[in-house]
This record gives sequence, C-alpha cells and structure tokens, in this order.
Amino acid sequence: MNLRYCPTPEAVPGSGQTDAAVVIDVLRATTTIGWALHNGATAVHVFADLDALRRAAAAAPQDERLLAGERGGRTLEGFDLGNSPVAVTPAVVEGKQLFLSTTNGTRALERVQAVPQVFTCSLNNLAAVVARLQALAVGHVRIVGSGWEGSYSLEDSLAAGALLHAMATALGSDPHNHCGNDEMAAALALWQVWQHNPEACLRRATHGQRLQRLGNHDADFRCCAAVNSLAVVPTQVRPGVFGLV
Ligand code: 3SL
Repeated sequence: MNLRYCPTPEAVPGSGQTDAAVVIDVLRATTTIGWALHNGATAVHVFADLDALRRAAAAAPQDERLLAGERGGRTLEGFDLGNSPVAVTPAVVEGKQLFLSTTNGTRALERVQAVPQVFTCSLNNLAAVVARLQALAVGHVRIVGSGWEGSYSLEDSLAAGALLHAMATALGSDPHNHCGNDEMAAALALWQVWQHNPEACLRRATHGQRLQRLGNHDADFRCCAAVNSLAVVPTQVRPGVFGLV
C-alpha cells in the first residue's frame, strides 16, 4: 500500500491514480464528524459553501436536522452548533442529520469528493481507518490534511504521520516502504517526535493557539489528542454525505 500526503486541499493534484482518500482535520472537523456519528447522528452532510448548506438543510425535516459550523473557530450565527467534538453528545445528535461547514475541513472533503472511497480520520480513529484500508486492499491512498486557508498545519501532518505509522505497524513492515512522497516522510518524522504527547503538539500548532485565544478549549484539546478513542470510520456514502457503513 502506497500512502501519499497532501498537507492542504490545494496540494491535491487534479489527476493521478487514487483508490481511496483519507481526510484529516484534527482541530477539529474530522474529530467532530467521528464523534457525531459515534453518538448517533444519522449522517453528516459537509459543505464548503454556506448557501449550499442552507439549501440542503431546508429540504430535511426540521426536527431531524442540526446546522453546525464555524468560521475562524467561531460558531456561525443562527447555527445550532459550532464545531466542538465534545458538543455532539448523544443527547444532542442522536437521530439527527448534521449539516456542517467549517473553515478548512469541509473544503478538504469537497476536494476529494470524486475519489472512489473517501474516509475521515483524526487521532481518535487511526486503528479503525487502518483496518478499513487493509480490508479494502487499496493500492494508492491519498492522505489529505485540511491545513489552514491554504497553508500547512502541524496537527494534520502529525495525524498523517501517525496513520502511516499505524498502518506499517499493522502490516509488520517499515513505514518508509509505504511512503509515497516526501511530505509523507516528513509527517512520519513529526509523529516520531510528538507521539508521546500529541496534545502538546496540538496546542503548539498555530490553530491550537488560535483556539486558546478564543477561550477555554481544554476539553476539545483532550478529545482531539486522544489516540484510538473511537472505533468508527466516517465514510462518504453519497457525494458530500458521511455515515457509518
Ligand atoms: O478548519 C476547520 O475546518 C475547523 O475544524 C476549524 S475549528 O477548529 O473548528 O476552528
């Protein structure tokens, strides 16, 4: 299995063989999507564009839908939820469809919508994603970091390295045998540096610092930094719609 890492959606090439795409937004979109589905949301619809989100949400029964999202880390006006993984509790999301738009994560998901298999990953569900990729026996996997408005982000690259490391451990092989590009090798090195304290890496990242400036996000940091706390693999079931299969 060959894993290539693109640190931003903009870095994803328009062509080339990709059997599966794994999108990462550790802080916080793909962590939130994982917890929402684990806690009983029936689907998460993802949008880069807010007007498209509002149109799609309007077509869903009012008592079954929740609007969720942020820009720059702040909850969108008139929305039911922001983008905190600790807010999507069973009491809030069970039986609901989430309509989610975030600054970077949902844009990254849109970028790879046409890939045959699309999954979301965070530090929480590394082992589950590895098991899914192994079961599918896919050859060419594109790991996509969400970054921040087109720039590299430390925390997504950390998780990309962690995913490669977990994959190689599961296969009993050297991670470098699965490294498809230098970005992937650099992400692995990052994981090797921070693996014993991923939360410190998340807090050091510029977006981690942004969240700390916006207020107390300690619970979010703890949740987002927890390795293998979730067994779900959010899977694109229709273009732009994620569920559990
Ligand atoms: O960039 C994104 O998509 C968000 O996850 C950012 S935030 O952590 O919700 O501010």
